[in-house]
Amino acid sequence: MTTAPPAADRSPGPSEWQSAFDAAVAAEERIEPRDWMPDAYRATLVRQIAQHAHSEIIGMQPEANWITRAPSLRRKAILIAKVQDEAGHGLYLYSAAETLGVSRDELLDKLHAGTQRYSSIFNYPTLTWADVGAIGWLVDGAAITNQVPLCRCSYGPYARAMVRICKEESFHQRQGYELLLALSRGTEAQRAMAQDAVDRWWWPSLMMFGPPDDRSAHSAQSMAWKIKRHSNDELRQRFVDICVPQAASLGLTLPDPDLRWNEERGRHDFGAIDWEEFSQVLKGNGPCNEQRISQRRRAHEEGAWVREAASAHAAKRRARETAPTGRLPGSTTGRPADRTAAPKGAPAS
Ligand code: FAQ
Repeated sequence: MTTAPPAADRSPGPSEWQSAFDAAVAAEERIEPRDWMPDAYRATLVRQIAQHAHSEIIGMQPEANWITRAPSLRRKAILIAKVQDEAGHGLYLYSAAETLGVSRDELLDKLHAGTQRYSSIFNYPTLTWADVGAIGWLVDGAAITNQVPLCRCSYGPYARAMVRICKEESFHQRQGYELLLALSRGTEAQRAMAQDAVDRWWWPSLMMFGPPDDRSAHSAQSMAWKIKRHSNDELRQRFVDICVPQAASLGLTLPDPDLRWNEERGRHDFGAIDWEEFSQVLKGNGPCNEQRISQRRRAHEEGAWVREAASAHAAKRRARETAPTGRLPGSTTGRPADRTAAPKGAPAS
């Protein structure tokens, strides 16, 4: 949408811009990068999209840890493709953040300095091969539950990035489920390995949705702006309700003695989440926080030469494109004649 000034013959005042923005959000129109938006809306989007992008690239680490030890060529190919997809998701999201006026370098510096967050879930270790399945089923499953509503986010570039990301995440979720199914139908040791992974990943997956609604600092405003469409607790409940029958089909148990169907609510009741653990992970005291961030900083430093080479290549291309070509007056392409000439026998356009 374009938040056009309400009156054409004079400059609109701040309240008129605000009213046009509010009306656009209320009418379910998309806010686009060149539209006027409140500073706080922009800041909230940068915070959330950056955190999301950082989660995608830090989230490559726990699973990449198993690429060299995947048990078959098929599993290795699937895992490499998945980890590569996560890098792609990071790129779409950094690009969406850039439309708000922040550069990717700036955001990465903040991640490395510890002033922007990434999801709590990626601070847990991947101890066995079954963890790759549990991440796919539970972590990607939680991510989809959270992210499908973000396809309707009021900010256009974020919403559009989420459409593609969600399609890819649904494959990720299925590969995890299929991996766990193979293990749960395998030997007794394989079944036990699958159960152990689910036992360790279940509660951290529930924490991915963020603090309970009464402690969620940003939810109310983000929902009013239609950045978020549902509260943290609503999405967490939806995820639990989806997982219970899936766990039964897998033949695995969810590690919660209080988990049961509540006829009256038409939802599952579940046990208390350890919010102290969540708070410790956010403070940097999770099992892998230090490892994740130091590995990210190292990868960034070791990749400096790639960024330099790519920038030098881009500069060369720009120079080539803007250099005088000796084109004839009236020529529209500016390219050397032999490269634009149609091949012999080609139909005239
Ligand atoms: N971890 O007021 P709220 C993935 C922070 S992608 C860390 O409720 P909000 C794909 C929050 O930032 C996973 N911090 O916040 C994949 C805030 O702190 P701040 C990432 C958390 O923003 C799969 C404070 O707590 N997905 O998994 C977390 O309204 C496999 C108060 O919280 C997204 O980022 C947390 N779990 O709601 C990749 C989705 N929860 O910033 C690889 C987009 C909360 O004031 C392998 N994000 N905090 O310092 C969102 O939907 C929201 O940002 C929430 C949090 C729901 C995460």
